[in-house]
Amino acid sequence: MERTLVMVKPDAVRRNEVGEVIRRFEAAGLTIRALRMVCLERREAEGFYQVHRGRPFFESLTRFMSSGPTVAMVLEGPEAISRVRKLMGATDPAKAEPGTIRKDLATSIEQNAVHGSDSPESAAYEIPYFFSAVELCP
Ligand code: 3AN
Repeated sequence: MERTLVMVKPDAVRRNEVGEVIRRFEAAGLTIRALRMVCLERREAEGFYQVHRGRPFFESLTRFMSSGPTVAMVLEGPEAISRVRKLMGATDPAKAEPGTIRKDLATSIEQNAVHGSDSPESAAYEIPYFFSAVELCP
């Protein structure tokens, strides 16, 4: 069993696509272990994306991620990290496979609807960024 941190980003929340994103993950057999809506402060978005600090898109990305509510969740299942990323599709929706969340819902490489941890190391940083031990159902 593996756990991954997923976020429905502010663009998809604004378009009322929270349910559609969650539906796709649940339909694929992933189980929700924790779930909450958060409004990230700019500094919190910067901390979450610290690995991208210094990249040309960092400022715009963190402004976008703090522009409205985000829905964060922990999903669990065998190979949850790679399965979530396959369901999300490529970072750039124009390059995403048909049937993926980003192909169907995202509008740009920045406002790409959904986030999923890219490795076990990232998940180990990102899950406790949003959820304490008592908030994670066993
Ligand atoms: P992914 O979310 O597919 O793992 P990362 O980790 O490379 O992609 O990038 C993190 C986030 O930064 C992306 N989800 C996207 O919102 C934004 N991003 C990545 N590359 C660019 C880019 N070239 N221009 C603007 N935003 C970008």
